[in-house]
Amino acid sequence: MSYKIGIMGATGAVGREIIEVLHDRNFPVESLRLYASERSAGKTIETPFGEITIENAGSADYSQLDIAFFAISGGWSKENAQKATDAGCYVIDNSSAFRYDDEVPLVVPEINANAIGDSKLIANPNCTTAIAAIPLYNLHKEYVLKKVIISTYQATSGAGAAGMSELIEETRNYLEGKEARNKVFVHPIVFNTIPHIDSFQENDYTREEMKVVWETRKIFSEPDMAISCTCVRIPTMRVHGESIVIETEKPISPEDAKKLLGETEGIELKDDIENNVYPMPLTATKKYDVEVGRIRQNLVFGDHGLEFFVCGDQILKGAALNAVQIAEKL
Ligand code: 11C
Repeated sequence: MSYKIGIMGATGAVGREIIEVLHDRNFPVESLRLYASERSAGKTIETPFGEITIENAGSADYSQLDIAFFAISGGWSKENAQKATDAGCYVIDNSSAFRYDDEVPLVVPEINANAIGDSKLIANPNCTTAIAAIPLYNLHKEYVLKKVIISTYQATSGAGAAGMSELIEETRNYLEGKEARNKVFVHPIVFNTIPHIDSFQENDYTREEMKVVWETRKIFSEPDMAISCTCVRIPTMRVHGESIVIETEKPISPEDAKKLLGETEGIELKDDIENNVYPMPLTATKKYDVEVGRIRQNLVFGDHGLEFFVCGDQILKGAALNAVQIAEKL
């Protein structure tokens, strides 16, 4: 059996990557239609499935599609998801529009594919959540997480193609001695780090930080999990790095954790400090697996605590790959 696939937002960073991942994973595609804003409609793009003409997302006929990947914006998803599911089309939504809706499953397939049930609308988590989720969930099953504290090092790709372009253009500007002309990021990103991603909330955390809290709790079915996060944008192209500290109910040793994580699907253990091997954006770029390393006993929580670093390609496991993995489960 093969499927009629639509990608809404096909010219964006995530949309383009979904096309590549569908092809790379031999997803059974009967037909592929690409949609974007009215402005892009009529243009053609080269894809591994051949040259395809972009159609206007606003006038898509969902009765002609089996599965639609939504990668435009939360507002657009809110306006269009029901139209699609009413027409019998599955929607895999990359935005945050439905993630916190009790009726909508929020899925990392390696963890909670069974949450999909018979829902026609499935939410894809925020990239920062998805990248930390696989190591955290496997440690949780074995050692029971009591507390989780995350600090992130997030690439400009998190802000889409425009974020990556701003990094390149602003680097050029900077080296030519010109003034910063940042538009995507609230401060110049070049030679800087910005501890501010998405809007500030009433509790002084940012929405990006709270997404990690809300989404991890929902995916793990642990509504009271003690977890907090600080999210920081850094001047890299792709791959979010995350420094993670956990306290566990059961005693945990770095050796046992390395063995467990090394055997976990979706993880590449990169932990050989004698040879300077650890997760990095440079090595994790364009990889499906999340790199995990620098695993060590945490000095504060002792034998009930661990500290480690992960790097995951924000556009892949953090977005396009996870979305295609959800489609595979359907
Ligand atoms: C960032 N994590 O790095 C964000 C991008 O909720 O899907 C993804 C936002 C989301 O800016």
